[in-house]
Amino acid sequence: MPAGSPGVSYELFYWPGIPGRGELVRLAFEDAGQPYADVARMPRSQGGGVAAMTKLMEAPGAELEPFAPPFLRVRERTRSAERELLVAQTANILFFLGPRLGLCPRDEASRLRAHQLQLTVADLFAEVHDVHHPIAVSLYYEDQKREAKRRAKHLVGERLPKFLGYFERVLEKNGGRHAVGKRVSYVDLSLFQVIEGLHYAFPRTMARLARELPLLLALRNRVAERPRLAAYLASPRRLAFNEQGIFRHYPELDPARPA
Ligand SMILES: N[C@@H](CCC(=O)N[C@@H](CS)C(=O)NCC(=O)O)C(=O)O
Repeated sequence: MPAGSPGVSYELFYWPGIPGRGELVRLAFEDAGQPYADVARMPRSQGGGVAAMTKLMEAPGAELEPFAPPFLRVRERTRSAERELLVAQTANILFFLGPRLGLCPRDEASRLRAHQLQLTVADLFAEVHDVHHPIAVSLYYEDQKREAKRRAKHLVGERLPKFLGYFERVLEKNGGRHAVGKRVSYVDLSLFQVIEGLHYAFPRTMARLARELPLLLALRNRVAERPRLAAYLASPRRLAFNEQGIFRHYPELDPARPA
């Protein structure tokens, strides 16, 4: 990877073992060729591990503590000063990183547009998560399966078509290739992850919706072919979707036909 910006270090804190929301930040770093430390996945002997993450959430020093991962620690040195920033909330992290990584146009209207879309991606993530945890995050899926099945009918029959139809129109109105501006942005990278996650979790639903989503599916393919991302996706840094994460494949929640 290229050397990145001199005098700046980025540390990502996120649960090891799942792509989750942390992946939206990883995709931005990886596409930009910006080095970063993925702290909770590093060995304890190098200051890593989950304990290093939870410690920061409990005692963040002078900074505002994050409510939940992912969060980012940024250390910057200029000739005259040093500063440390702790930035939480996925959309907020990307709002901060976008212009720094060349993954968002710098004008105000584009920044707002990107942020608005990223917050809508966050809404989609929350609904996809809640389908396997409709009653409580603290309960196992196995303890809320009946409610999950009921909720899934609405997710796959109403909400996913509504979210994805919205993003399809966003692309169409912006010329077809990008969600914001004329070049790839962090929103495009996040939409790639949305499509990947939904294909994993709801293959039957996605097969049904495919005809209505030509621009989103083409965007997914273009993002996957971006050279740095293609290398990342083939590397061990890329975590596979699994049943501990947000996009989980439970066939009973992905009906052959919507009710
Ligand atoms: N809105 C936040 C949600 C953060 C979040 O829910 N993080 C999850 C992991 S993906 C978590 O660890 N939650 C713990 C909790 O909510 O208590 C974001 O987009 O970053």
